[in-house]
Amino acid sequence: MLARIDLRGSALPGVRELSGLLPRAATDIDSVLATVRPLCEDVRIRGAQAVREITARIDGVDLEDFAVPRDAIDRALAEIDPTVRAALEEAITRVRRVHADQARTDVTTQVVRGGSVTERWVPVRRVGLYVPGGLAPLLSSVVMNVVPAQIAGVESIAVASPPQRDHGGLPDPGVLAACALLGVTEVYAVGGAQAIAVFGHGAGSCEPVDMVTGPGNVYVTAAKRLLRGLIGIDSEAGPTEVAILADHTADPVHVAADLISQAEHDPLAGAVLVTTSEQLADAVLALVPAQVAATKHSDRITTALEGSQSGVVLVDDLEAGLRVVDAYAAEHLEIQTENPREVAMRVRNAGAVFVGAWSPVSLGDYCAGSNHVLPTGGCARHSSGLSVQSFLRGIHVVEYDERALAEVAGHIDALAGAEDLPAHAAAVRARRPA
Ligand code: HSO
Ligand code: ZN
Repeated sequence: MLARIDLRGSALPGVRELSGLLPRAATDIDSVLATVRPLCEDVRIRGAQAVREITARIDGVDLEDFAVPRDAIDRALAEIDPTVRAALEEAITRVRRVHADQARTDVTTQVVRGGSVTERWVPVRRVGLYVPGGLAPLLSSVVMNVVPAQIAGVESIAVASPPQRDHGGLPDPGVLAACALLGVTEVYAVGGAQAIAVFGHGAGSCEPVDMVTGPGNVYVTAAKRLLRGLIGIDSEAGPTEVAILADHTADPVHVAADLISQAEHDPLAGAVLVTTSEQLADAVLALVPAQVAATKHSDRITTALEGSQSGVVLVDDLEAGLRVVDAYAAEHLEIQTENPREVAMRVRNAGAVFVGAWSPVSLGDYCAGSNHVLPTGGCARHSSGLSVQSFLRGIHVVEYDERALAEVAGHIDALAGAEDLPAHAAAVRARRPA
């Protein structure tokens, strides 16, 4: 079912051509902009009434108020399965441990005597986090978004997640319980593009936010694209993907299971094996159908694995394998080779790297301590996953005294002259007696 792409036997092409040969989903955000734009405008202009009508139409629930009452959040925590609660608590502890090390301190650089630049790290004031409810209620995503925001010092965090008809119009109870555990009490039962519009423009009791983070479908992503600028966004996340770089030492059962695990997210999810071993490729291809058939969401997994975004790529050696995975720039990259740590350290482009047989991507999705909000669609070539830094702005605070300014005035004069901006030079000269 997985396509087979054989790159063996001749020199690999350059990066651009190589990435064109690799399987990857093409997501078309532009095509839904025409639907999403009027919806966002409607929320901007008519506020809560528009949200009520859109939610009734799309989610099939009529909510007088989309703010989730505090007691519903507390009840969700009281009623959550204790094993899920314990798992969430462990995930929170580990994610906090890793992200605490990302906290930034202000740094002052004494540029010259009397002249300094301080970089102040200031948190975004208010953040809206979107948690999808569609194919899977991602309670773990609440942890991955809220923890770094809290460590950064964000003072106001709101969560939005689609209302569920079978939960009386409330968001998924697991999502509510995760919010409660993290101390987030401002939650809205609103989904899709309309949730992003509520965050961007404000509606009902929800004040506008400064930044929106969190995963979502194409409609959510289109709304993020439309509102970007008015608000900050984490990224335009596409369907999830995993690449596995493996040699003959990898266990085909593990490799097949890990490809299947990410394919479980979405019919558009990408699963790519890059291997030097034809034997491993054959074994994985032989195992996948039975392993897929045995799992609950075999329909969407089959679609994902049969899609043009998934496949098995054969390469001559690990050098070639590294070039291929760098060109692909996977959201998640597993290294299942001899000396996997050494290989992992040579990877240049990946959202997160999972080293060796005991670090499957599902570990990172939940409990490694790493963040699972990662760049997709090749964006790992230029971007990182969500972190404390995502919620901070570095503000340069410049302070020179009279003498330090006088010492550099001639250079400012020369540069302003070269740019034909004489008023720039004059602003410095105005401070100095002729
Ligand atoms: N693999 C997803 C995150 C996730 N998996 C949430 C399970 N729940 C994107 O990194
Ligand atoms: Zn996952």
